[in-house]
Amino acid sequence: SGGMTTEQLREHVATTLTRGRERTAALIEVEPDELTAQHSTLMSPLVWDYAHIGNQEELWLVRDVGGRDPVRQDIDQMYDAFLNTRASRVALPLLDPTEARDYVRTVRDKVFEVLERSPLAGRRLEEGGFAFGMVAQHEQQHAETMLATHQLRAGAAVLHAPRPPAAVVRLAPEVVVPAGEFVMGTSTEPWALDNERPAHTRNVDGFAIDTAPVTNGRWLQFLLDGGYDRPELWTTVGWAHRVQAGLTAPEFWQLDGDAWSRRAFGVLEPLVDDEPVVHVCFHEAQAYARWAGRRLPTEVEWEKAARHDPATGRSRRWPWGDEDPTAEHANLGQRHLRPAPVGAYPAGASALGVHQLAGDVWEWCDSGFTPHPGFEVFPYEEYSKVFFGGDYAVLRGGSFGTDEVAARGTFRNWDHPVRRQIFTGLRTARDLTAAERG
Ligand code: AVJ
Ligand code: FE
Repeated sequence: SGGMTTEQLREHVATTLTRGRERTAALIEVEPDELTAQHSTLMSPLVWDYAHIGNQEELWLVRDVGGRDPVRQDIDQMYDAFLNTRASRVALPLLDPTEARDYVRTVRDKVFEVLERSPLAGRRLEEGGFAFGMVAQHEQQHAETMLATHQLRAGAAVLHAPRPPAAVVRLAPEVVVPAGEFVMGTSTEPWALDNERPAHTRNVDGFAIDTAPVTNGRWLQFLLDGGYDRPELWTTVGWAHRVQAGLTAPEFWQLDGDAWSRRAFGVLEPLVDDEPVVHVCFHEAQAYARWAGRRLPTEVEWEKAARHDPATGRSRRWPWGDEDPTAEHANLGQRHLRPAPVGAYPAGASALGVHQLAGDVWEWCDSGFTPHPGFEVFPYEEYSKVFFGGDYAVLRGGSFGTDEVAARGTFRNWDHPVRRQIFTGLRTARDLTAAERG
């Protein structure tokens, strides 16, 4: 959103907020009892997410930026994610679906009034429309969480979307990234969250990284080669989890006779070999990488592969350049409800020639969630700071379920290493040999 007039920025904010609301509104187009149900103890009832989106929007934009009276101060605690675990939310006296829709609409109407009056500058919270961008990202992050709830719910399909584009290029297996410095993070991206800041220089040893995410076909080879039964492929913690959780395949895979299928949004379908594998946890991803004689990339390596332009020494906003994504660049935004086959997005390749870094599947990195050097909390500790150093691994790139507002080249996600209900996959990496290092 750099280089815009205030009016253009206001328009961009409005469009972005509306796109998020269209998405979340579509995700609650189910029967009322499905909205209030607990589809999994890992997830909130859909109606909690929806009202929580409205409540966060009220706190930041109506009350803080707008300086207005509360719409519903009495419900703040119920929709506070830190006061209520996901598993416990179903037992709260939640707004019912009609009340939640009314509440969320009332808040949004006030937000548009606040937007008309905000200078989108001055206070740091309003500079460049930051608070609005933060709230838009928040809604879209919950839209992805709600999509994961849809993937977990039983019963017939309710969501439909066209298939993603087919593969149009054949890719070499890996790309070599030479040693050297690159700029990680950002100090200029107006809507970047605190954990993406500041821009800082990192020196990275040479490495090789998969040109594309690991596919179902490759994962099946790992599985058929006994990958789930060979403790030597797993870390100690990973194997303990594999045994305790009884992992035998990615979540939602099913064996029918001798053919593997995958359940996706209520439809059982044959596995597609050249689509990125999705719904694997960090421990599984590590075991796969070891089986392949490789390892997961670190977060620094991932971001260098995605953003570094060796011709200019600059880091790009997105893998393909500084322009915002179009449908040609990446499988983002719930346009398609599945990852695209590898080789489907040649226009989205990074300067170094790495494909499908944005969209398709979140990619596990072999890095914990830690602050960049020079990190400063902004605007609240509960977004990032309280998670630093916890039992989390970093996820990069965004999935088919992620909106572009929450997927730029510096965007960082994180989750527990055992989680796989989210849209997670991987690509692998390796150190360079002595000969390759030269
Ligand atoms: C950054 C995706 C881990 O969903 O827990 C939503 C985003 N923060 N509401 C999450 C978030 C507050 C967060 N993740
Ligand atoms: Fe939230």
